[in-house]
Amino acid sequence: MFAAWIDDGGPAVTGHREKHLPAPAEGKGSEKGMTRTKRLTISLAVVLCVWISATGSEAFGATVINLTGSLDVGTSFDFTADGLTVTATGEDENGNARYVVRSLWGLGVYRGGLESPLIDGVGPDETLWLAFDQLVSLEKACFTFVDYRGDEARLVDQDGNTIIDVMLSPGVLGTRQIDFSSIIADPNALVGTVFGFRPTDCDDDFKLKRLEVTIVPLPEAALSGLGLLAGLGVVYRLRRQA
Ligand SMILES: [Ca+2]
Ligand SMILES: [Ca+2]
Repeated sequence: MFAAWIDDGGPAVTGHREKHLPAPAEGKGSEKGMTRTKRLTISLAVVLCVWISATGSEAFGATVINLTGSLDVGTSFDFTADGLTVTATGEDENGNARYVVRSLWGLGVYRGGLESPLIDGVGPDETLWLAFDQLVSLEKACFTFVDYRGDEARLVDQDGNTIIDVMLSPGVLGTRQIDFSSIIADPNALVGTVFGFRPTDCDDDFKLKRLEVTIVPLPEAALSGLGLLAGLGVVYRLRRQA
């Protein structure tokens, strides 16, 4: 597509010359050969530039991870979407491991017995930890069991430091989606491999049903693309000097 576009625009003068003059022999010193090399190089460069930009965080759309399933209790649950896997575990504020409860409404944290299966702050605050196998930028999160009076949720980084507290107002059936990427000014604050969701006090309790994240490409991938592009430039210069 891009090659065709370049050939179309590539210039009428060349096309005119090719049409009316005998085709020169291919090889060293061949103007037509040079033109073809140049076109090929430019075409490949354009394709590579498109590929590099496509590996940027904006071009690939968000990955939606549904944190739902049949009712089950375990020490951890894995969820995979678009080749990205996230592992969910539970912990209380004293560092004790807790169960994770999975249901059609999402994930909660659970001590056992009559303790609430929601992520709640009755007793020690509970945290639902989500560990990704790739670097991601957290975009949105969907909460359930949001009270009619509202709940407050705290998003923390891997060290437990608060990224932001958000007030959740109940939507349909107590569901509320938060677009973190639109309310946090510094996009780097939402980049990481581990995030935690916890209450801010004993009045808060909710589940986490869905996440939207963007996979952040590793710098090496983009650099290898730039290396290829530089290599093509060298090839073109060598061909031109030959
Ligand atoms: Ca609980
Ligand atoms: Ca609640």
